[in-house]
Amino acid sequence: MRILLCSVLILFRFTVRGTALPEDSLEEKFHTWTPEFRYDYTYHHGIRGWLKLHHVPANFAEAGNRCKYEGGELATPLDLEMLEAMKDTLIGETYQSVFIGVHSIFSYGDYYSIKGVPLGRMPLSWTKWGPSFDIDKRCVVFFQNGTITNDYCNKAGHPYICYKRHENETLSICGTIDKDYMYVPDLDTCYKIHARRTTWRDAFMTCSAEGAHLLVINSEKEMKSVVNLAKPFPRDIQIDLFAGFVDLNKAGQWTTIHGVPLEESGFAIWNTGEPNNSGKTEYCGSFQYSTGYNDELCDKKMGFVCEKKKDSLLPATGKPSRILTDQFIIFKKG
Ligand SMILES: [Ca+2]
Ligand SMILES: [Ca+2]
Repeated sequence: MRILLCSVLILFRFTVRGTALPEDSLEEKFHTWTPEFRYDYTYHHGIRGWLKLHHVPANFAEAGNRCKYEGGELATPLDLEMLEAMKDTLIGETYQSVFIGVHSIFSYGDYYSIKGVPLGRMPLSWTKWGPSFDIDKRCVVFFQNGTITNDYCNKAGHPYICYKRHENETLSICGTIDKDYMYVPDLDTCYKIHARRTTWRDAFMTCSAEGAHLLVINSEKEMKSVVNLAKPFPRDIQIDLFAGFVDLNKAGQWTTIHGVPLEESGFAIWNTGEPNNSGKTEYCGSFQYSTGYNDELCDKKMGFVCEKKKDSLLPATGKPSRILTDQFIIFKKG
């Protein structure tokens, strides 16, 4: 038994993010172990999953999208465990309410969760004033005391909580559960080609939510790698992809999204005739025809590339594990 335990310990020691832990912290590590997802989500044993409170208000659709891009969904108190975990998450916060994944967008008054569970099946009650009689208020907000009311879906902004259920997912070499990130060993970097055609700003937001950033090409080698990765995708995606550079002040001064002038970024080849600021409306960057840059309309809907470092979603080195609790012990002393 002891031998088996020792082997498991040794194996674990060298597989936790590939780093060896000092002997004396090993035991503590086991008692505080939680499954890996991403540094900005907190694991709750009671709901077998992670929660993340978004402080910056968003409308209902934005909240749902951001949760989805982060790998989760808009948190919804479907049962008492989730209700309590969400109330705990809001302890000490000054704002009053958060959006939850419940709405009556399809037909006024018929409230369902985003996965189709009727409101009556949830451990929730309306505030003592009851729901507002305004047929445009079709999305549900949740108060710290566990009561709910309805508000505008698109006109109102509220903080919100994202939830990721713990299944059997594992972090890839790219440090994410998102299997679409592809590792390029030569660059020690991961990339994801998005074939969901969208605006430059939404592309930026998506990459950011995925723990990545919109592609910044820093070398010809990187450019060629991206061209290769895009080859299996539809032609329109292959030949025109939003990238991480902009003319922020609309003054013809192109910088990367990291504030570096394009000429100093390691790759600054424009396609013939570009940047042409066509129609005096092109302030966002794209990589076109697998050859070079184009200035593009920011609101055009196109594919895009996210670029991710392997450790971008892991907790910072040297910091303790996110959750310190002894409720979840996977290895008992033999
Ligand atoms: Ca890069
Ligand atoms: Ca152009």
